[in-house]
Formats: sequence, structure tokens, C-alpha cells
Amino acid sequence: MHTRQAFIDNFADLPELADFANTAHWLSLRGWSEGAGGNMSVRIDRKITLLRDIPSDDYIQLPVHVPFLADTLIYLTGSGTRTRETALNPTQDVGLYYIAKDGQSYCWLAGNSSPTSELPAHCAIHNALAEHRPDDKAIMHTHPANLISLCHVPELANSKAVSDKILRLQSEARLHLPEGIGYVPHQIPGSLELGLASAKLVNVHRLVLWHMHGCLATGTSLAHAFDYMEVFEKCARMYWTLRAAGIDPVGMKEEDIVKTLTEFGRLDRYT
Ligand code: 2HA
Ligand code: ZN
Repeated sequence: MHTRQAFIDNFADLPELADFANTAHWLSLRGWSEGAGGNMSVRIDRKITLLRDIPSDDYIQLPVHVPFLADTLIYLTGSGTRTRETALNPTQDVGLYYIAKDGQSYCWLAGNSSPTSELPAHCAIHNALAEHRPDDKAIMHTHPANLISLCHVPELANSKAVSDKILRLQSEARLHLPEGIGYVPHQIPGSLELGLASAKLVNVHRLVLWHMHGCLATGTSLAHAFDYMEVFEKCARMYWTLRAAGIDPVGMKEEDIVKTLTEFGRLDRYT
């Protein structure tokens, strides 16, 4: 819990906190974010009135330059926070941060003041989203068992293979995720390298699977990011159910996928 004096007085009323609470509730129900696993952030570019000027000493240098986040605000879950508690008390677990005009430093404004160790990674990914897919303002990272299990199949441990195999198992999956799933080979959890590798992939991919770790989803809100995660997780669950029944599923025919994407005008996003 923070003991510092917040820079805004209406933190509890900000609308994004409901998105955090609701999504944390569902992450917890799904069992995807065990313990303090996972983290979430939301970027906002509207202006917020501060109670006073931010002292220059309050700024903390970022290890990455994020010019597309200059002068924006980011909500981020705190280090060690548990989704099952964030759902009940978002003002305690979520912090609000300001990214300076130079895009090289940040400072805390309100709420939880010990950000997840993945703050630089989240900033790097938001920077890529702000540049390439500005409507997508939410990032959710979590550890769904059926998705992590896919990384244990060597021939599925890359973007093309996992997308082709898993998103074929249900007729609307590829419609939600025409570009397929991005894949980041092993990186140290919480590292900037993991964030930078993900930032490169979110240019096109809504979902990025982290080798033997978990998955990152992006969306216009946390609820939308959760939707994409659910689609992928459902297909992975079907995959494991079929494998357990002794079936190695072939899934939809290529021509049926192409027909479906054509019908919905999304073939140009299919790679
Ligand atoms: O503990 O999941 O990847 C939060 C995480 C880090
Ligand atoms: Zn994680």
C-alpha cells in the first residue's frame, strides 16, 4: 500500500479501474493468474488535472525510449499483487503513472506505487501499440496452463506452427486472430528483452505467446484483450482434449479458412 500523497484526488472514480477489477475477477476465476502471476496495464491519452506540479526528483529514468508515450498516462498493476485481490480492491493494487514529455522517464501519480517489475516491458509494448495500433490501449499478461503446455511440443514452439495448428480447431478462431499468434523464444521473466521482443510482434499480433511462461494479449480494453486470450485458450483446451483421446487434430481445411476470412473481409490480415 502506498503512503505517498497522490497527485490527483479522484483516482477511485477513474473509469479504467472497473475494467481492471472486472478482468482481474475473471482471470482469477479462470485460474490463469496463479498467486501474484500476471500483470495488466492500460494507456490513456486524455488529460488529467494534477493537484500540484510534479517535482523533478520524482521522475524515474526508463531503460527504453518510448516517444509515442510522451505526455500520456499508464495504469499498471503493482508488484506482487494478486488478481483475486485486485478484483476486490483495484485502487490498492493498480497505480497510475505519467510518462514525461521526453518519453524517457516516468513518475507515480496515484494508487499503488510499487509497479510490476515489467513496467519497462509494458512501456515498450505500449509504445509499439501507440505507433502501430493506437486503438489498442490495454495489455494483459497471464499464465493459462493450456497455452503454456503448447510450448512443450517442440514442433509447435514457433509462431507459424502454433497458429496453423491451434487456430484451425474452431471456425471463428482465425476470424478473431487472422494474423495468428506471435511467439517469443525463452527470455528471463520480467526482463526488458522480453518486452522488446514482444513489442516487435504486437505491431501485427493481438496475442504473443512467451515460451514456457505465459501469454500476452492486447485490446481496446482489458476485457477485449481477455476475449482474445479466451479464444486461443479454448482452442488449446480442445487440442489437449483431442490429444488425450488419441486424436492428433487436423482442423479446418485451408480453403474453408480462406473462404471464411474472405466473407468477413479479413483475408488481408491472414499470413
Ligand atoms: O509475476 O507474471 O511475468 C508477474 C509475472 C511476470
Ligand atoms: Zn508471467
